[in-house]
Amino acid sequence: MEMGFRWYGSQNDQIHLADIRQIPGVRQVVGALFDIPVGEVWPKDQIIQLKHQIEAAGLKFTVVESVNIHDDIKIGLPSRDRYIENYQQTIRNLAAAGVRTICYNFMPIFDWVRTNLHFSLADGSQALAFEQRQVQRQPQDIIHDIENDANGFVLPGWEPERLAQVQQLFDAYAGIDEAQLAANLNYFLAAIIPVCEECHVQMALHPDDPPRELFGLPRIYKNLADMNRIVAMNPSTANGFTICTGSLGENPQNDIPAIIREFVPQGRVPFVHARNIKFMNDQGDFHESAHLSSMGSLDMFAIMQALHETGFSGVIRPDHGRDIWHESGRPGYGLYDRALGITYLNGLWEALEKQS
Ligand SMILES: [Mn+2]
Repeated sequence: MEMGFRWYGSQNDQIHLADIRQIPGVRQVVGALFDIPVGEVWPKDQIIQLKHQIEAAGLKFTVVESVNIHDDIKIGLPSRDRYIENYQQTIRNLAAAGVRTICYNFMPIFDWVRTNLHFSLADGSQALAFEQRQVQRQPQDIIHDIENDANGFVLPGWEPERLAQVQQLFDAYAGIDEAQLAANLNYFLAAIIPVCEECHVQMALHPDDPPRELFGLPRIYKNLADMNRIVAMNPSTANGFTICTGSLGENPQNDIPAIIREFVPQGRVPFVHARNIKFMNDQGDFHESAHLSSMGSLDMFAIMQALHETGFSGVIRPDHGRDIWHESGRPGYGLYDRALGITYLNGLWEALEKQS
């Protein structure tokens, strides 16, 4: 297991690599090129520049999050083939720079949805939250709120230029049901997995967040059964998963240690997002919480134990953190609470190592 930390780059992150280097036990920076439009090839020289920057800070760069999928691929338009070719080239360029794992998701239009980015917790901290009644509103209202509440940062998956066309996007997805979206993922995997095998790169699909249908848009990675269907599409181990404990945990039916015990031994989990959430009622409304098991609804010890038992050797990172100690950066991506999460996860891991 190697501990990582997501970083948005020197132009887009208020956190410096030198700060990340000081978090005990961090080895990896999970990075990306954030200024390349979705669908375009990531240039090799820019990837190598990022790698050198991260390595100069004493950290490693082997996981990219995310190389996003152009909507034409998810919708299945004829123009998808051009974007898939670009994606293949991006895989080759990343591999040439030593990247081994590519996180991506296959969610229509929205990468993730929250209805409040500054939900106040009893201890005075703030966290991201999701309340179902809020998504009865128009998607435009949600987009507006998220853009206004982001402290001036562009949030991944919520790029204003793309979402300015949200009505056109909804029109384009009309008629795309779960089966069609799955067929489009299958088509994409058939084209890119051979390239991944050739370059020794593993894809790591991120679960749908939250793992339920929203705004009538289909969802295809919500639970263990979905994961089995995705494996059946393409049994290569290059067809892997990101296990995001928070996203999967947002459905109380999902048994995350069981999911870990199923897919880590298959060699299909190069990347884990560790995050706790707290349910606020029995309708599935939740807010994100500190990582500590007792602060949320997930048993983080049981999750780390399953990873330990199955010999997880990939990269794990704290997913989101709360805003604490007057920090107000990119919502969910402050330094302090994610660093606390790392220290806690490392503590659990050390205890598991010494007990075994
Ligand atoms: Mn995640």
